[in-house]
Amino acid sequence: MPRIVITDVRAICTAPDGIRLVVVKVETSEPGLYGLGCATFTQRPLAVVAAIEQYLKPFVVGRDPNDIEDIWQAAYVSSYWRNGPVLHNALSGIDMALWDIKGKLANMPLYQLFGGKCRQAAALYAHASGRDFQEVEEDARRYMEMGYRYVRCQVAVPGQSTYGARGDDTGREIWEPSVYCRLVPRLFDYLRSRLGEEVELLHDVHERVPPIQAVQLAKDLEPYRLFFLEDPFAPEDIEYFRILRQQAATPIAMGELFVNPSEYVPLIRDRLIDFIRVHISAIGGLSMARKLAAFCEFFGVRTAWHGPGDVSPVGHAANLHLDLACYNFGIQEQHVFGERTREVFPGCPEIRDGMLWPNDKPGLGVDIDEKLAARYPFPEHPLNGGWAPVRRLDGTVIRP
Ligand code: GCO
Ligand code: MG
Repeated sequence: MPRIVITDVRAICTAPDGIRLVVVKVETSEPGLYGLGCATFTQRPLAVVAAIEQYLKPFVVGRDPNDIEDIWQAAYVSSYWRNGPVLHNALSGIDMALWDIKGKLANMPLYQLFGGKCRQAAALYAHASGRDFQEVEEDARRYMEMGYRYVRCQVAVPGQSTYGARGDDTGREIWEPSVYCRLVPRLFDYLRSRLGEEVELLHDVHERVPPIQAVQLAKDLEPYRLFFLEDPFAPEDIEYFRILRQQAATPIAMGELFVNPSEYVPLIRDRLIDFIRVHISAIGGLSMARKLAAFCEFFGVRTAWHGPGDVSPVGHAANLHLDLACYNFGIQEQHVFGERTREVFPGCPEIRDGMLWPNDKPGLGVDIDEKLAARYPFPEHPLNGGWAPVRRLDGTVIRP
């Protein structure tokens, strides 16, 4: 009989800021010793909850929480079919919680267990956007004045439903890629000439354009020296990276939709991307992300873990512990959580001077106030959080 055993596993659903978050709590036989993990797949959260409660809980209750690697490997293959976003998020909930427990047992913040800090805090990039170039510039300047050195810039395409920027409020879910592809280089020409050389500019294509247009876009953006251009292709089109690499030196970030190592390993091995941007819970949690970061180091690929509002504060803390401890850290995406979320998750990492700062509590350093969390159930929604389609003018569904 191990000294400590896992006694319970629960999936906690909460939406303090209206975004559906799933956090797993793993309890142990040691009084007061538990861990938290992020399992947030905001478009299919209830499927993740079922995977945790119906399949992973019976699999891990009674096990020694110290055996993280063995539990991960055993749970991974226990479904035989594997490497999808639902099962990986469920597994991540358990995996991060076990790392949290290990940190508490060692009485160390996780970045210490991961080898110690390479840096005091993680540089963040903020999201600037607007309806026109001038609004984007004003938004970017606002962040620069707050001390940010990295700003992602997105502009609305008039009359269309644009990723990352408010449109003209027509409510139409319409998207035509060509107008966007011609607009974005002009946006960066405008921004670079006004904002100067010091600031690092980023942009997210969100896999929304046909591959050859993304190749052209990366070439057109070359003169403006982006810090990175994100998700030019969908995961289904990753062979295009080989072509893009021959055409343009614009740094490429990729990967929030990746779930399977066979998607990301070749891109890194063949040096076809510059930043790995996976959603850590979608690849199975911290155990996998640590291996991935180490693998990237040998190929000059830097980390830029996905950090939107649909990663819980527990997940943001996991990102941060890696950001601090990995030599090949690149940049961290920021999300400013609302007051309610910060109350539900005491210990949520702090943002200051354009950087994300850890606390020195053991483990991940983030807790959950379950009573408060229960006050913010998932909002009513006809698709339970799923996305409605975006279409071209002729009605064809496009990638989001
Ligand atoms: C980003 C992402 C997000 C995703 C979102 C999907 O780079 O931050 O593209 O905004 O769209 O996480 O749920
Ligand atoms: Mg993105």
